[in-house]
Amino acid sequence: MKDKKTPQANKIDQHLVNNDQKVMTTNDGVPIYDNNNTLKAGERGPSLQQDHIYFDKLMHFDRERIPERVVHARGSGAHGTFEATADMSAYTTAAFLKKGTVTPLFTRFSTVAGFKGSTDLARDVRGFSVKFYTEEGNYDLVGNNIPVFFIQDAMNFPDVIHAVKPEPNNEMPQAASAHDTFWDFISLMPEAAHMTMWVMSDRAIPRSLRMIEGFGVHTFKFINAEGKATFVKFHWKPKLGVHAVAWNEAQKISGFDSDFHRRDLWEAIENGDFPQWDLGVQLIPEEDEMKFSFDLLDPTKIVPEELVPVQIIGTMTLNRNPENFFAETEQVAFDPGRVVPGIDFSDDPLLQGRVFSYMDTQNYRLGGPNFHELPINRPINGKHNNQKDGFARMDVLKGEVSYFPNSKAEGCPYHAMLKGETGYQSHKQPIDAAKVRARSDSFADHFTQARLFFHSQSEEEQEHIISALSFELSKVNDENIRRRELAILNQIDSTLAKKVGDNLGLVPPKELDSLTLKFARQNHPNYPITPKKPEVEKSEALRMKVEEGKGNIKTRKVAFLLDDGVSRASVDSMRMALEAEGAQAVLIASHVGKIKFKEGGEEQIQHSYLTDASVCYDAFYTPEGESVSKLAENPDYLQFINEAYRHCKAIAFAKGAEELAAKSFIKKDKGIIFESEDNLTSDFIQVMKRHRIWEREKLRKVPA
Ligand code: HDE
Repeated sequence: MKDKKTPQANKIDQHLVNNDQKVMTTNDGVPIYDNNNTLKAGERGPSLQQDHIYFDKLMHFDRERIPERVVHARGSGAHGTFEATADMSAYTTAAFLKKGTVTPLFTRFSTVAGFKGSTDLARDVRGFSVKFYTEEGNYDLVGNNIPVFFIQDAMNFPDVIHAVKPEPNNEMPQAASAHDTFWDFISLMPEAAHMTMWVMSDRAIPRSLRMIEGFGVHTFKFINAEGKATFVKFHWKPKLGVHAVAWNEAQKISGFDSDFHRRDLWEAIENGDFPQWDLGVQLIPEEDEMKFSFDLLDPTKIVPEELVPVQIIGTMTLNRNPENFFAETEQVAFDPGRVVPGIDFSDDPLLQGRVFSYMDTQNYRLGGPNFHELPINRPINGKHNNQKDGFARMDVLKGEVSYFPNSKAEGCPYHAMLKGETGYQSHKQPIDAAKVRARSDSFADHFTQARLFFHSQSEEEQEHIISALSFELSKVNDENIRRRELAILNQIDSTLAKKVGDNLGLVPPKELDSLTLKFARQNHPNYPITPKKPEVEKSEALRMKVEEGKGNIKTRKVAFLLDDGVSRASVDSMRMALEAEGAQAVLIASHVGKIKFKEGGEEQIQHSYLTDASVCYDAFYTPEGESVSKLAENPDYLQFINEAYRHCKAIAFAKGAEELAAKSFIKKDKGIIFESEDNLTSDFIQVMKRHRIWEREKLRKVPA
């Protein structure tokens, strides 16, 4: 499976350059004799202008950078396949959704606000873009890991992005929303309330990109063979579950390994642990468009799964890392406007605006209109039209004809209708309306679903939202902004607002701020408008918490904390038990290289207390042996287990190592496994399955 070559992979392979056993040449293929010295007048003399070899090299180097994406600049991608598993023919003609069809794809995950080199662990939305190379051309599903958005109309997009990006005068802070301009904007836009709840939740600090959900966000349309439309919402559900890290942990990971998510994805694929997601759809008949308490076209709303269940229609597997980051992950051009027959847009005004922006931005970022010809963007079924020329044109169009209609090339390339074939046809949606710049009052309920989200969270998840809001608003300097946002939170839930207010030393105002109202009334003159009664007031599907006895520990990284003299038996018994469940054991000692076992023999290890930190691991085990007395004196070891305890992780101690816990802040709870009291391996695995012992946070906070 790992090396399985899809038709897309073969397209890229045609362009692979292999330098094995090759002489170095200039860009014109002239062999280079000396790649160390510029051409000079004498050994100590000035360089000469005729050094075409040096110019060839530097001219290229000087142009190596292209503009980074204006949003979603930081990202990681992988190749894979999608296998359709359900019969969708009643709803859509899309060929790649025909049951049993396997389609190659490329997926890119990203953060939104940070620059290309920023940390993976920013509190932020994650982009989730998939390019399906279907037999009917490329289809891009360009979504996020949060199912709603900050704004309702594309016109406000540059504003929300300017507000969240580093401030223009001092270009601070990097990859962070905790600053005045972001909250200034958000507190004036009550439509952002629902998204604010999500982005302050644990969803915004994932444990792994392999453990995030994906959402198409907007309502789209499926179109069947009769031309009938069905509204559709897309969901990606990760097979590994949805998991987060703690905020204090996220901040520290950013220092220890700012490539944490990129590395995790890369290593999982290299190890053959291919991440998988099921693709689900919520289908809503066209006739039911106006049936709900919210507007289907409003991108700040979800369709609760209790109201319209998600049906699984296929599975994505990511099974191949890119050969070259720039050529593939950087040059891939996503665009929600790239749809295939059987899929169409709804009138969501955010989606409608996106259909313009992506093509426009690719034209700029990738230097002109021929970006479709880059290997990563090429459709597998080829492209045939009369478009020609432009910067960096790669296709060589044959013949004298580049127009339609023509007789000289027998009318080719012909359009499908000419031969009675199928091609892309837009849904024949009747439209009879006045041209207006306006917003429907059906978009004016800003708080009901924000409340639904907050009330659907577990107690620990709610506490995390409160802490996140308190953190962010504490970093805001302008007290008017803090107060304005508290007024919005008070509309969502008074306990939420009160708890955040306590952390800011402010009493949440009862009414929305007059400035917030003023802006809301520009869109809705009668704002606030009494909302309709919601169909669903709590949704289990919105929670991340893993229930007791559920979950798995596949690919989880367990740190074995040891030193020379450790017992091999104690290491191996745990290692075998974990590997049987698909987890990884990583040995960490006071030095890298060979460590010596108590029983004799050695093992080569890669990690030490100098290079690694507890925040990069899921769980911890201290085996027994002569190493225990060394660890007792090692402050780095104590830091490891204290921090692991603070971040609510499972920590196990073999019988002879239990005394080490007494040297730390650790207090026995169900996440602390002592071999003398518990069943060492099975209890440890059981606790890890729950991901974290979040309740520990409430009971006992420790310095670490
Ligand atoms: Fe994007 N967005 N966006 N966006 N977006 C871009 O396109 C834009 C929105 C999303 O991995 C840009 O190629 C507008 C929603 C992802 O390469 C740009 C609006 C959602 C990615 C752009 C939105 C997204 C982008 C920048 C409001 C979730 C990364 C670089 C109308 C459904 C794609 C680029 C990748 C990237 C515009 C809102 C997701 C400027 C105008 C809503 C995952 O074209």
